[in-house]
Amino acid sequence: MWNGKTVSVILMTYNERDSIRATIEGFFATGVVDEVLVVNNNAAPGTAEEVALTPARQIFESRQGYGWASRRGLQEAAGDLLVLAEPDGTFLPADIVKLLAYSADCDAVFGTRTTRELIWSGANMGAFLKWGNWAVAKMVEVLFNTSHLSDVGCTYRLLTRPLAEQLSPRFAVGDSHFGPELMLRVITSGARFVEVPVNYLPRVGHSAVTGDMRKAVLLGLQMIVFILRFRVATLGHTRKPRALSSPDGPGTAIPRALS
Ligand SMILES: Nc1nc2c(ncn2[C@@H]2O[C@H](COP(=O)(O)OP(=O)(O)OP(=O)(O)O)[C@@H](O)[C@H]2O)c(=O)[nH]1
Ligand SMILES: [Mg+2]
Repeated sequence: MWNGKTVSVILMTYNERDSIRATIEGFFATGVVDEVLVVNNNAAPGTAEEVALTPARQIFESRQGYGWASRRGLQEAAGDLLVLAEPDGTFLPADIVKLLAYSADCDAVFGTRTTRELIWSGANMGAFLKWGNWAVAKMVEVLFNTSHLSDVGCTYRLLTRPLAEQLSPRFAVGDSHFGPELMLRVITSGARFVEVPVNYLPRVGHSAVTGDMRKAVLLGLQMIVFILRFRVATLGHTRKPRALSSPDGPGTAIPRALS
């Protein structure tokens, strides 16, 4: 629980048999997580058995892809606050409190993995991936005239349940560029969001996406095309987040979003 709200962690899994159990246990050990929902996306043999050794709830999504798995998780998780993460050892469960800390102010909290001080030795965040993610994020920031962004590919993100329910029917991407789709749908919906730095650790096991330079470049280009098309399609339909206000005048109360 966090501020009287139940917390679900959604872990999509494809190739994380050797790290998923420790990740699940790590999230429960934080003491704030009520549910860990594993979305098994035709995962490597042995993964389901590892999950079965933990208190996590496991569901199976047969449509292959990061987007399909993430979308299914957002639909099925039971909590008031929904946190997406990866079970490959790259994220610290303890960092969940950094996302939760903003959940009273915002409807969405995006993690960013491009803060130099928090990139661990051996993490897959060399200059190309770091500045690539940063550059595409800056493109989003400018094109959508929005708040500070420095990473379009970080899975570690929080959405409130009402926002997840509002956005779910609109999601259209099934594969790896679901990350930017989620980000852009949050921005254009008028939801309040903020980005916070999270630790980024070396992956346990083999990365199917960004570990391969050719795939990473192709994914980056696919993301850029997607963002440009999304910008054109939503011109004139972008809402601005509501401003914070105090019901009793400045300095008299904890600010809250206008309803
Ligand atoms: N590659 C891949 N990942 C999937 C799929 N379905 C779900 N996922 C999950 O998507 C997440 C990202 O996949 P990774 O292989 O970790 O990709 P990565 O190279 O680490 O890329 P980033 O984590 O986005 O930097 C993992 O949690 C996977 O389990 C799928 O069909 N293919
Ligand atoms: Mg990963």
